[in-house]
Amino acid sequence: FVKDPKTVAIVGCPFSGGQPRAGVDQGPIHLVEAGIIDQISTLGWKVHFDGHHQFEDIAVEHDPPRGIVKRPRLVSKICESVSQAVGKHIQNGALPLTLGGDHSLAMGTIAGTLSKHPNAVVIWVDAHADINSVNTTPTGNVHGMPAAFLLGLPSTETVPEFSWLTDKTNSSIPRLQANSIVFIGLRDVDPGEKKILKENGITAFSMHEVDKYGIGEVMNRALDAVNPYRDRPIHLTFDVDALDPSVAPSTGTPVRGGLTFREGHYICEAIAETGLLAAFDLVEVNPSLTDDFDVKQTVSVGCSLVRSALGETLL
Ligand code: B3U
Ligand code: MN
Ligand code: MN
Repeated sequence: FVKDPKTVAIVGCPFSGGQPRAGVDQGPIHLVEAGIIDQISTLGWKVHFDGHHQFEDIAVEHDPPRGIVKRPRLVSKICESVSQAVGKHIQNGALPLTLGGDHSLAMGTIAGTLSKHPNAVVIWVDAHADINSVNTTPTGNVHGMPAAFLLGLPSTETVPEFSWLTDKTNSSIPRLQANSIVFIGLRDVDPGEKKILKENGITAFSMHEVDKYGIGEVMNRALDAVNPYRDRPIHLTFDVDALDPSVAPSTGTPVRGGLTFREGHYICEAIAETGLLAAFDLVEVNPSLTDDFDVKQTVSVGCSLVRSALGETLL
């Protein structure tokens, strides 16, 4: 799906409006400063980066919650513009690499991918399922809800700010289908989210399955579930909190018992091996919550996941 010469287009998104902690907006800046661009070039890819994605802030006082949903105007506006940026890069034959920023951005990135590859599948790597609907979210933080909006679950249409995504009379962005998304790494899933996963028949591999079957088998099963003929473009959205906090400590909501360094990389390698990667998000790196040593470690593991997804470790 990526044209030769293979090009990565970096979409740096210094955005934190989908959750309450400051600092996650600095994630993309740290990843670029750590040399992610040179590292990707060294792998033989062309890299397109003309500065971080620009967006206008909307002051909190002009963005009151819609019901329980926080910062609806700001999050929606940024996701819509990110979706256009991602769509444009795909149109140009490049592989968009979005650096977050919080995971609400996935609404923009995945919508952008679906606008050009309506048959794309999503591999969502996360400690959390990020699939709370308006009716189930315990926090109102949109980074816990992007999958629900992409699927167009009931209640998401009650947030008019997101109509560009949820209004299905607008057919330029196909709705994500429940059989086209798979989760890996889950271990902190709200009761309402478990119900949504079950009722919609969504395939999910929690850390329990990773322990039980091993990551190799989990990846076989995950790809079989959403991509049995290995012919559909893959959008990989990787929340760094899927990794164990001992591997990636600098993130807003760390949860113990996560993926090891190798398991995280194996996921990226297995996707690289398919040759189907069409877009990649790396999100929730927050450099302001921990000391320098932890930040370095988290940023460096983030860069290395990206390199693996772009083929570094394939022989
Ligand atoms: N499930 C909770 C907590 C959460 C989701 N994603 C993160 N935290 N990072 C929620 O707010 O929806
Ligand atoms: Mn997430
Ligand atoms: Mn998470």
